[in-house]
This record gives sequence, C-alpha cells and structure tokens, in this order.
Amino acid sequence: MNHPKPENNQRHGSAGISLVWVIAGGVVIVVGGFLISLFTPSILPRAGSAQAVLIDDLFRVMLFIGGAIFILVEGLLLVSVIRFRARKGDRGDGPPIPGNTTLELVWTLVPAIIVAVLSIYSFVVWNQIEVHPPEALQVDVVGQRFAWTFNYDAATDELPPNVDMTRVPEELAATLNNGDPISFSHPQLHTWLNHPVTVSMSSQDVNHAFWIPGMRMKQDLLAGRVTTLSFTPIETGVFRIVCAELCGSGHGEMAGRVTEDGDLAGAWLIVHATEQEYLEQFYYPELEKILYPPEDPVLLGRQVIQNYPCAGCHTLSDLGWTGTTGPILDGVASRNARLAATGEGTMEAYLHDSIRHPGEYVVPGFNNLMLQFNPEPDQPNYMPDSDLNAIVAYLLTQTGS
Ligand code: HEC
Ligand SMILES: [Cu+2]
Repeated sequence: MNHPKPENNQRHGSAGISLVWVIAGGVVIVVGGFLISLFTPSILPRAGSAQAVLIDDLFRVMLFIGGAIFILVEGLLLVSVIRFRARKGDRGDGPPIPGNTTLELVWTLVPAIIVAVLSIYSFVVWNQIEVHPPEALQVDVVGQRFAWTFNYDAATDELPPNVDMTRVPEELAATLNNGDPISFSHPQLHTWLNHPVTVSMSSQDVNHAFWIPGMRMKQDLLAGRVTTLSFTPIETGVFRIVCAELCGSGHGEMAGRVTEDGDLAGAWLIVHATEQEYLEQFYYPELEKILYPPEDPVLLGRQVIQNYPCAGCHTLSDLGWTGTTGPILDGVASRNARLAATGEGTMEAYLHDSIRHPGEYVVPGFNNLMLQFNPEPDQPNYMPDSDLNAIVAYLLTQTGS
C-alpha cells in the first residue's frame, strides 16, 4: 500500500508562522476586544444608579474577554480557511496529529481561570448591589394585570407643615391622632438623588417582572412572595419602568409610555434633585390631595380613580388612559342598553356593580378579566365605599356616544 505523503513544505508548515504574525495577531485581539468593550455599552441607556455603574463595569470586562475570544476564534477560522484550504486537484488527507499536551493544558486552564475570575468578580458586584440600607426610602410596589401601583406611607412626623386639621375628613383625622401612618398610592415611583430607595414588590395575580433599564435593576414579582430591590440614583430625570414578564394581553400597558400629547403614561421613575424638591413637588401635594379631598364627589372621583390600576385595561380620554383589555370608558354612562341586559334600575347601580361584581355581567366581546374591587381592607383590591361612590359619580359624567 502506498500512502500519499503529506507535503510538509507546502501548507502544513505551522512552524513557518513567524513571531511577528503571532504578535500582530495578539495586538489585533487585545485592541479589538477593547474596542468592543468600549463601544457596545453605548447602546445601553445612561447608567442612572450607583449600582448601574458597578454592573456596567462588570459588563465591560465581560465584553472585553468575550470580544477578544470572538476575534481569536473567528480569526483562526479565517486563517485556516484561507491558508489551509484544499488546492485544486488535492484530494489528500491532512497529516495525523496525535495530540498536544501543552495546547490542551492551555485551552483548559485559560478558560478555567477566566471563568473563576468572572465568578468572583460577579459575586463581589452582587454583594454590593444586594445591600438594603436601613435609611432607604421605602416604597411598596404592587404589580397586577396591567398596571404598577406605588404605595407610599406617611408617618405623622412626615406630613406637610401646618396641616389644617379642620379640613381633614374625620376618619383620617382619627388615624392621625392615633399616630398611625396614612398611605397613598400613585402610578409613578418618585425619589431623589444620591439617596437609596428600596422597593418591596408583590403581585396581585400572576408573575410580573419589575425592570428599570436606566437603573440596571430587574426583579421578578412572584405570586405569594415579597421581593425587594435597592438602588441609589445618581442622575436626576425620568426613567422608564417596564414589565419584563409576558403577563397577558395588556402586558405592554405596564411599560412607561409617552402619549400623543407628550404626557407620561404608565409607570415611570422620577428622580428629583433634592429631598426638598421631592417633598415639595411630589410628596406634600399628593398627601394634601388625601388630607383635603375635594367636596365635589365628581372631582374626588376623578382624583381617586387614578390611585387604582384601571388605566392598564381601559381607555379614557379625560385621563389619557390607553388600555385595551376592557371597554372604552369614554361615554360609558350613556350605554343604557346595559341596563336592560343586566336588569339594573339605574346607570349608577350598573357602574357600581361593574366595579364590585364585574364577573356577574361580562360586557359582550370582552373576557371576564376585570379585577373585583372589594369593600374590606383585608380583601385583595380593597376599595372603600367612599372611593367607589366618588368613582361612580365621576364615571356618570362620562356621557356621549
Ligand atoms: C385587568 C383589567 C381591568 C382592570 C384593572 C379594570 N378593568 Fe374594568 N373592565 C375590564 C374588562 C375586561 C371589562 C369587560 C368585562 C366585564 O364586563 O367584566 C371591564 C368592564 C368595566 C366597566 C363596564 C364598562 C361597560 O362598557 O359597560 C366599567 C365601568 C369598568 N370596567 C370600570 C373599571 C374601573 C373603575 C377600574 C379601576 C378601579 C377598572 N375597571 C379596572 C378590565 C379591567
Ligand atoms: Cu406584567
């Protein structure tokens, strides 16, 4: 038998690769990895929190290593394809190579070291961002289909200066006199610069995921469990909040959006420059709405309806809502055909029952997805009668076609 002899001099001359080429290749790999790590992060939103800076630094290191390996592998592939390609008429096999212990050691040890270094580095970063400082602003976040609600607690020593107790409703005055905190809810998360904020998250229904891309913060909300996140904003401004878990047909409504008129809709994080600005522009005005509710039930209803997650499912032009899971509420008070269908005597009673017992009559063309808002504080989706009556009074003004 005559085996064809490999032609060593022609194209299997790996010994012929000069040191110059190895050095040039090394430079291309290192510089290329560096450029990848330098420019890729520019597609991310600006880093808005102290934690985001740590995470981005880790990301850059990973991009550098990953980028260098990418160039090495693709480069070797390209060199092999060009330099060791089969020439015309060549039907021979390559030379048999029985193994190379040095090479095997290198390609085992180098990745092992890289993985070990990255694991330790990631663990250090994880430990730094998993701190929940006791002085942080505490905000409870409720996720539900299809809206975020932020609940703020106000202790008696955190009320606006010079509260006029004669204008505070009796029930609330009693709470305050007891020294109990009062709470209010809002569709946006407000905080201020260079101060940590801790959000405690719970879900009213399915799993959601709370994500603020600008803060590099993301955490799942798991049914029946409270999860927490802490971060310290280092940039003022407005940051989008997104639900990152496909939770149903109105999932997209759980992301902060800009309406056609340029208003902010849905969930946003607003970072004020100072605590004083936070108090004066957000906290005190919101508390004053609760402390001095408008006498007119329609105005009150228009105010309190915004504390509930209706916007995620309903469209209502007056308030800039764009949800599509439920019927459009523009003109809802003129839908008299509903009265005959449900046997309700008045539109007021119909609207009342639409909120307290939505499952009893499901509007044709829609699914039974409306939340049931309950009258007792220990029930899910609590809505006191006073709020319900005001909301119905407000909805009764939504007439038209
Ligand atoms: C999870 C989505 C969802 C949320 C949140 C929600 N709704 Fe609904 N709503 C629906 C759906 C779906 C229907 C139609 C099915 C039905 O009748 O139950 C509906 C029906 C209604 C109706 C009857 C409309 C008509 O045309 O007859 C009213 C009124 C209403 N909702 C008010 C509210 C109010 C007020 C809130 C907030 C306090 C709210 N909804 C929150 C999904 C929702
Ligand atoms: Cu969601």
